[in-house]
Amino acid sequence: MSEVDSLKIRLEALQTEALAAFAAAGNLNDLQQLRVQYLGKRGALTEVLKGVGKLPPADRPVIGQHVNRTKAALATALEQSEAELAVKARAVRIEAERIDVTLSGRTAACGALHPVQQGLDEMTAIFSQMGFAVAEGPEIEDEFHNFDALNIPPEHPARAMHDTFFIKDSGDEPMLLRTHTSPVQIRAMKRFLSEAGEPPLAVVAPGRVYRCDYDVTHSPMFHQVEVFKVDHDVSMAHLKGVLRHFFSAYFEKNVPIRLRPHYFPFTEPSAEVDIGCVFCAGKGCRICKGSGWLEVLGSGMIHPNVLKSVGIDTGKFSGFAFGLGVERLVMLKQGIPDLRLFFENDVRFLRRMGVTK
Ligand code: 2NM
Repeated sequence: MSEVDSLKIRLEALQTEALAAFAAAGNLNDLQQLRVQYLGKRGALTEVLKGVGKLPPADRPVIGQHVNRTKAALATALEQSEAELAVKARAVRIEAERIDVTLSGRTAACGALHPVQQGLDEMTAIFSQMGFAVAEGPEIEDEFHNFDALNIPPEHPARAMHDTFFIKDSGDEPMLLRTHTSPVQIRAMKRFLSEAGEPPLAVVAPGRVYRCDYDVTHSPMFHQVEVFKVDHDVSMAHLKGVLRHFFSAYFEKNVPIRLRPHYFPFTEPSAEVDIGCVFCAGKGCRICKGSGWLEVLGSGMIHPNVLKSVGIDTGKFSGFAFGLGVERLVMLKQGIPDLRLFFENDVRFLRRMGVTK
């Protein structure tokens, strides 16, 4: 076989091999490597060209044409494979980046107020709408505002009754965690009197209170709303009217109330207040122990000693006051069976109450 024929055969074999390799390339990287392998400076085609130099000059143009045709064929095939792979790569990327816009979105977990705080806010709002000014005060109190000003003298059994958390005194005056929000009322009476000079005064004091008491129905920290009004000729009738409006507004229905005689050191006369059972409408059930009534708060006419302690003329003015436990009323309205649910942070309870997702 002539040198020319053998080179022609090598070129044909090279082209066949290269075209098959290009067609089989899986990605643009592999194809780039094949371009170097066949068309590169030290590639297979260059290798064949070396043989051309050894041919007699007359044979060179013929082979030269063959080499150029092979080169062109490879270049065209490379270009085509490149284009095909680019289209494939794009399709793969688009598929990988595919998003389902019909999926429901991821919403941010949204918190809410604790049911006790919601109740406290609702109750405060009802009194605020009736014209009572909202007052807050310190949770760490002195004995004067928590006890003495409220007609609870040092040796009075009511002081022991209140199960007080005392704070180790720094030498001078003993301090304590307030056992009720009444000290806020005392501070509010003094403040509003110094501003206005004399009654009418009408205040609602919502807040956190503390008693050293812990069992199924008592938590060492709980919440109270206390209300008082002082003016000329304030009577128990005003007390009853405010209470009736409050309970009907809070429970969003007509709720009957009744007052029973009781004793508190800071009111005289004093009364405990019952509402008609909100579960059985007074017929008698397990919750009201068959009585048809639920005890919900303490109240009375502010004791003259309390009014005197803030400098109100008891010959001219009188007042009513009452205090309620927030947790108990929220339990009755929301049908919560156990006080401890408020403080355990069990997510099943909190979710049901809409506190967390
Ligand atoms: C109660 C019961 C009866 C009360 C009294 C006062 C004040 F400061 F005005 F004298 N505030 N709240 C009061 C009266 C609280 O809680 C069971």
